[in-house]
Amino acid sequence: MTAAVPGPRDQGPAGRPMGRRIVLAMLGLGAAGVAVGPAVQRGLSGMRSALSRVAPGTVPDARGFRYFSIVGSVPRKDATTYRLTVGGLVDRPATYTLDQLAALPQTTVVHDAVCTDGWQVDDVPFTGVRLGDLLDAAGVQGKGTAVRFTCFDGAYSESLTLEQARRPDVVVALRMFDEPVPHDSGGPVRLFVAPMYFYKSAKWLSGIEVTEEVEQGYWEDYGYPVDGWLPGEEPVGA
Ligand SMILES: Nc1nc2c(c(=O)[nH]1)N[C@H]1C(S)=C(S)[C@@H](COP(=O)(O)O)O[C@H]1N2
Ligand SMILES: [Mo]
Repeated sequence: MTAAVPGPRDQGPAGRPMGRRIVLAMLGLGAAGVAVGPAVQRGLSGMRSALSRVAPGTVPDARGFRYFSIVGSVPRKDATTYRLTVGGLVDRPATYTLDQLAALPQTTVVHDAVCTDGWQVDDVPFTGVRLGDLLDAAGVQGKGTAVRFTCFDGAYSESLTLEQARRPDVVVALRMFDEPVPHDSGGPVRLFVAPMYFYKSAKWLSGIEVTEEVEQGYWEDYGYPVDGWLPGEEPVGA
């Protein structure tokens, strides 16, 4: 995140004097920059210390993924015990079994998985149901502007704006490298938000809830941006 902090100015770029309104707006922006920068830095160090508490010496697996979980142990779910609920501000709340999800049209998204901690795995194929399809099936109500995700680890949460959630490269993934998503990778079902940092891709996904506004996720409470775009992925004009 760039924290270019505009200093107080009384002249426009072309040397034209700026109206007091504009100067005040710029000062406001500057103040926001000052407030946001350190919060993100606190978030990064807070994240590292939190991770070293729960995942000491996490080592990469054969493909280069590092196991992340904010809780010590996560229950295992399979085709008989797994459920995904879709609710909140929707006309048709639903609960899906693994088989029901597998029976819906499947999409494969191939993208690098990039953690903010400095590791990444290139070109990971995740296959599953487009989040947008599940939202369309549920019928988002007019008041809904965002989506909140909950996990059966009982602790993690994430969120996206509705516009982000409807992107074709956001999938509720059942498969990874053309095999069922393993438990340690967030199986049987995890989210894959391809254009954003991997912290947006909630593992052990159990709930999708349409909300009136964005509700901060777990790492966002530690200062991480809700809009976790990877460099170069941010849509123009967003
Ligand atoms: N439920 C849950 N999802 C999560 C996390 C977590 O701790 N719990 N960590 C996030 C972060 S920071 C990363 S980098 C990836 C790690 O995924 P992996 O364990 O499959 O490598 O999962 C993301 N999703
Ligand atoms: Mo991460």
